[in-house]
Amino acid sequence: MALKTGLVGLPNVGKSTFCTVDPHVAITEVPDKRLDQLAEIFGSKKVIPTTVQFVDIAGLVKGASKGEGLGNQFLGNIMEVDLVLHVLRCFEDADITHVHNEVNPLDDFEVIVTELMLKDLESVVKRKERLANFLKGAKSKNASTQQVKEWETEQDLMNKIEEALSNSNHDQVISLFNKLKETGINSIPLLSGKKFLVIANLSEDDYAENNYKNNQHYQALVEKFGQERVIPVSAKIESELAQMNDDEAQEMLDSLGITEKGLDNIIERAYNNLGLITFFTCGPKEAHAWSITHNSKAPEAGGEIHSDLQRGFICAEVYNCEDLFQVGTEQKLKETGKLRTEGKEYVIKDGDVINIRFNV
Ligand SMILES: Nc1nc2c(ncn2[C@@H]2O[C@H](COP(=O)(O)OP(=O)(O)OP(=O)(O)O)[C@@H](O)[C@H]2O)c(=O)[nH]1
Ligand SMILES: [Mg+2]
Repeated sequence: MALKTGLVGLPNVGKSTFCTVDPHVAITEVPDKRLDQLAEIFGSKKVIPTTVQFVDIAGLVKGASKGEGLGNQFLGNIMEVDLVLHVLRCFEDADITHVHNEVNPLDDFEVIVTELMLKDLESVVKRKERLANFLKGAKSKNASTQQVKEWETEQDLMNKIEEALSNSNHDQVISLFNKLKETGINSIPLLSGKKFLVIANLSEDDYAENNYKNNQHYQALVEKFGQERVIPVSAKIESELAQMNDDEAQEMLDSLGITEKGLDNIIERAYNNLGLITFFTCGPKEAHAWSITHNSKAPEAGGEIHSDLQRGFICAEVYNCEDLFQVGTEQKLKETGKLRTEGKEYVIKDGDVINIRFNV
């Protein structure tokens, strides 16, 4: 899956500044040194990394769930993403208007999440009505016991989600929504049920030399969401870095005392948060990286490449790229048994290089 993220936040917090490549969607290649190393070993003509899409969603305002500021349309855009990136303004700048006249990222977050939850509440109420109707007509329509059971399970979870939404209990909404997804029941999507990370947009000065650690807004965010969830960036610096080649970018990072690009940091955490891992397919034509969720089996990996590979899956020849880097050739891997054949129950590991045999 090519990961799709959405930048969400109040107006003027720095979403578009961060997402410079195109006014609406920026597609970023996921940096992976292993892929370059593999391409070198195989002499691959083409190198195809995985990508992350950043969708720049227009600023939301209070009342968005009631259609304020084209809110309905913008909220719809959030539906389509795998991961929400809440962009929160942590920089002071008298020239850039803050819609609430004060920099307060925690309050800003509440405003946005409240709109998401209000919208979800509407959807949940509608869904509950439909479920009640389904259940009422179940007998006359001869619905299967299995089907009735699913509707009841969903109804039960919808009741709980409705309560969590009414209590503005965001964490509970997320956990209940995950439960619903785990049942495999095909229900409605929820905006506030999506996984999210928090992007703290800091001033250039605060970002350089890791000064952000002393920024009170950043500290407040870490206290609320935990270090893992909060990613410090300077949208301004990122937008400049995006226009540079690798050498220029490195020079700028060095001069500012920055050890890691905010963008790389976001990608890495997004992968971790969604439980994504990378596997590779390699040959003289191309070295190709693919992402897949943790715990996926070999046929699903095949499905990422082409549906035929999943449908007609026979077996997979597999080894880990780290083993190849140690010995240098596939021949040596065969001799030591590190290159082996696996069946349809094999769970793909991060860094696996696979070759799928199939028949359709
Ligand atoms: N001083 C300062 N200004 C910034 C920073 N990040 C963004 N800005 C400025 O803030 C203004 C708004 O930034 P945008 O990126 O357009 O904001 P947005 O979140 O896309 O806003 P909407 O599209 O209206 O929702 C621009 O003038 C940016 O140059 C920053 O880190 N420091
Ligand atoms: Mg914008």
